[in-house]
Amino acid sequence: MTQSSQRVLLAKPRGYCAGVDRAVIAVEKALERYGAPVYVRKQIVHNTYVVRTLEERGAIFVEETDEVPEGAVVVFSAHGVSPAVHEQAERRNLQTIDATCPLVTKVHKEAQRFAAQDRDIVLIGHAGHEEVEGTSGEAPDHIQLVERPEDVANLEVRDPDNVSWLSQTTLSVDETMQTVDALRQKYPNLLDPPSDDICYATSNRQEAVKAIAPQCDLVLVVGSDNSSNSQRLVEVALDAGATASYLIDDASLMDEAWLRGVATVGVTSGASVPEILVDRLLERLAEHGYADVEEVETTRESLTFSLPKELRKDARAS
Ligand code: 2E4
Ligand code: SF4
Repeated sequence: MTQSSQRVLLAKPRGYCAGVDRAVIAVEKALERYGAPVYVRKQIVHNTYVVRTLEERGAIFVEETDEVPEGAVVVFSAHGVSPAVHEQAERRNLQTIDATCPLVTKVHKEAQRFAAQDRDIVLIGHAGHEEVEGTSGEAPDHIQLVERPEDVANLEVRDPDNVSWLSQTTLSVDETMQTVDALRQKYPNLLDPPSDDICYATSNRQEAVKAIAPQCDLVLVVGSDNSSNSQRLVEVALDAGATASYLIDDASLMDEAWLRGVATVGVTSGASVPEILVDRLLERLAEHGYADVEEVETTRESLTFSLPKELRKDARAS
């Protein structure tokens, strides 16, 4: 491999989405306004670096609200919470700041609406993921989870003509469509959600990695192991023709052996990943002869969300 043939294709869009940006700023603003410690239920977003950095500034991450002292400030993570969690927090007189991404809230509202129509709801998503727990909690008596197309065969519903589907926001677009096809074969009158549940950021990052993957011998996805949207980028890269692809939390986890015989390295990052982690990976790649970086942009993003209402309200009062 000659140095001149070694290059990096950098996917764009990558990294932070509007919902993550808002959630991280919400914790920072809460720390500024109320002082440390500020409690956060679950990881605010699924990224080790973000969580560690906020911990250093005084955030305390807990699994459940019963670990938060009575009356304290608690932020709910971007992945959303079920109504039961809101009730628990109220019982403990916690001051809550809800950093649920508005696009997750949109799916919660769809669940409420379908349940009010007494429909069976099939939620496509990953068991145990916080977003799935939050959405399911909106209508536990109406929602059943399926993870993949093969699960559809085992589904049983009350009325096959009265079934709707919803999904987690961070799934593979292509695999989800296969699951929906299987659902529609079984339930021809299946009702779609009013708009896509897989969010713009998830689909844009998948499109961007698809654009570079066929030219890449290796695609490195920066993201944490528990980040659903980051994991999906590895799968999409491989499906789209990358010879190999790995998810790494940071540059130090890149194994030099992966670069053997590699001309083109693709780089992208999940929606919960700060750009500094991509910069560090590019620096490490440059040290190994991959200094030529070409950014490939498939779409431009401009969406932003206003801060959670609890922080907006306080902003007016102060
Ligand atoms: C909320 C909803 O859901 P995932 O595991 O991909 O979360 P992550 O925190 O990595 O990404 C941000 C996010 C938050 C995505 N969807
Ligand atoms: Fe919201 Fe999509 Fe970002 Fe999740 S990935 S936080 S749903 S914008």
